[in-house]
Order: sequence, then structure tokens, then C-alpha cells
Amino acid sequence: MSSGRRVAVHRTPSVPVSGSPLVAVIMGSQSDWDTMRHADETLTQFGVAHECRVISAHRTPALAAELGSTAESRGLEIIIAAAGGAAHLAGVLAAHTTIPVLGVPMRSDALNGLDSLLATVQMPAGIPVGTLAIGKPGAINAALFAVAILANNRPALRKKLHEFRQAQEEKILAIKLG
Ligand code: RP5
Repeated sequence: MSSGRRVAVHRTPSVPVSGSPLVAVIMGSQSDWDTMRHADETLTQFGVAHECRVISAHRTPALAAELGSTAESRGLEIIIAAAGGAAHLAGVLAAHTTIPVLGVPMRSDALNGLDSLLATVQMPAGIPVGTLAIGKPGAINAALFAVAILANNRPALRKKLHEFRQAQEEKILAIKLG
């Protein structure tokens, strides 16, 4: 893969993220980054090697096809694809690969993300896209879903997921109202 804007691949000293990327976080525009950085942060929190890139199904169609068709040979195991409006990115990437593709609909100005949701979720039978919620919750959950898939054959990751759920539960139980 020689072209395409590489937005960021975060590595933190406390959670080393090394090796070839297992997850690609792809978004249709730089304007999606403010939402998709939450997927990036969540994957970093779990120490999952990943890459974040801007690739558009409409503006860079050849690159989108290349990313999808080379994903498996590059060792990617999951693609997270975010787009807004006429959001074809996840579907186009899924058409070029058999690895799981998770779609995140972006909140749009015109229709508040309903357009992005329908464009992402309504795939024809035969080419699946696992579609998450609109916006930030979808970005976070796409990353958690990717971690859950990877955890199927990575016990250390499964343990981290259990710890994450427990911490989340404890935070709720500690709330005192009034
Ligand atoms: C989609 O169009 C992108 O995913 C973005 O959500 C939306 C608007 O893109 P920009 O006009 O901000 O580049 O392709």
C-alpha cells in the first residue's frame, strides 16, 4: 500500500502496540477523524496493533479497492469503516475482502446520520457489514467488537475485556445520587 493519507497510528509506552496492524480503521474523510479517534483510542487502550487511514469509496475508489483486496494478505483481521452521507465505504471494502468489516455511520449535517446509517446497514445478501451505532458510540463499540473478535483466539485480550467490563460495572455501582 503506497498511497492514502495515514492519519495516525498511536503507540503508548504503557500499552505497547507493536507488530503489523490487525485492525484497519478507515474513514471517508478527515472530517470523520474527530469521531473515529475514539475507535483509535479504544484499540490503543487494549494494546491492539492498528492503522488509521482516510480512504474514500467515492473520491479514491481505486485505493479503496486496493485496501480491501490486500487486507487479508497484509495480515489484517478486521476492518472498521466509517463514512457519512451516501456512506458506501464499508460496503465497498467488504466487497473486496472476506475479513469482517464493521461499519460506523457518521452523524451528517443534512439528516443527522440517518442517511449514513441506512447506506451502511442496508447491504444486499452475500456481502455482510456489521453496522454499529451512529457516531461516537459506534466508533467505540466497533473497536470493542474488533477486540471481542480478536479475543476468540487471544486469551490475554479476553482477560482484558473481562477486566474492562468489570471496571465499567464498578463505575456504575459506585454512583450515588442526591
Ligand atoms: C463522506 O462524506 C465522509 O465519510 C464524510 O463523513 C462525509 C463528508 O465528507 P467531507 O465533505 O467532510 O470531506 O464521504
